[in-house]
Amino acid sequence: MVDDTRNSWQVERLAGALGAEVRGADLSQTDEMDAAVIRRLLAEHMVIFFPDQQLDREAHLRLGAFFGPLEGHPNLKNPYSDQGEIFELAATAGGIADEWHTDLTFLPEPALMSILRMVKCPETGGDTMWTSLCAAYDALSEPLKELCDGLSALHDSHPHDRADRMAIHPVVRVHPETGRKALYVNEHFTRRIVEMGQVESDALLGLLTRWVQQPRFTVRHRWREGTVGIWDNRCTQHYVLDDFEGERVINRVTVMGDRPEGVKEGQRWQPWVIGRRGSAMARHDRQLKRFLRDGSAAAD
Ligand SMILES: O=C(O)CCC(=O)C(=O)O
Ligand SMILES: [Fe+2]
Repeated sequence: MVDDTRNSWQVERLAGALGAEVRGADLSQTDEMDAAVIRRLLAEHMVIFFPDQQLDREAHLRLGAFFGPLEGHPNLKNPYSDQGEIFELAATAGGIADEWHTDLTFLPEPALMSILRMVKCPETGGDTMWTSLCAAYDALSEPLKELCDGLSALHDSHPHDRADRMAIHPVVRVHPETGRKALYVNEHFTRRIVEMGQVESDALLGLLTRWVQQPRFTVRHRWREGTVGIWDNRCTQHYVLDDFEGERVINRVTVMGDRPEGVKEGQRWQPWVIGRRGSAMARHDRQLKRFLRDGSAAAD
């Protein structure tokens, strides 16, 4: 238990790799000094939880605005027409995020931070897990680190039926504040290693996306209504357990991000799109080829 000097907030680490619970804060009264403390806690813990908060939607938006411009969800419906930056997931409406992901990595500038307010949750089940992409990178062998440092990957929003929305990001992202390297690929949105053919790409992405899910890199949070969870999307992924009955509703406010930076001098290979035109294998390269040519294009 560490006492924060300014706010006398009590901060308790929750796992070896990431995660902390913060008590003694009233997020509805957040000011610039509190926001600075939250930024610092986030840089250290990657995901932080504030139990017993009384945030309404206005206060939720106000809190988010301390950290930068907000964005609604580009593909999914936002339920509050006058508060378009609030994104809601309700389990009974099909909103259970039970695949490991970082939010919105199919955008050229994926979300920096997400702020979740637990509106309604089951008595048991429906926990969320986060994983530290920095711990995952650090645990790789040296040869694999060096390989990954030089790669980039295509991400698309196929899970939202919008496979035409794509972006290419470095496989290893350097966190702009901490300087730590993060393994920035996820099974939900990442489709293809740009510098490899489809067969190699599938094998490596399969390995890396499973690698980041190892329990030793994760923290698991059991929710109560009113808890607010804030995470840094530049160095984490998350996953919701679909092990509950009944309703579970979250509201999320999302802070816009910037273009991910890779490892300097890391990237040294050209895209690998060699399928001979008309060959059966060439179809696997179509999406990447079109994106490289046009910047966006419908996937097959
Ligand atoms: O429901 C949750 O706990 C998290 C949902 C999610 O993936 C998100 O809000 O980004
Ligand atoms: Fe998410």
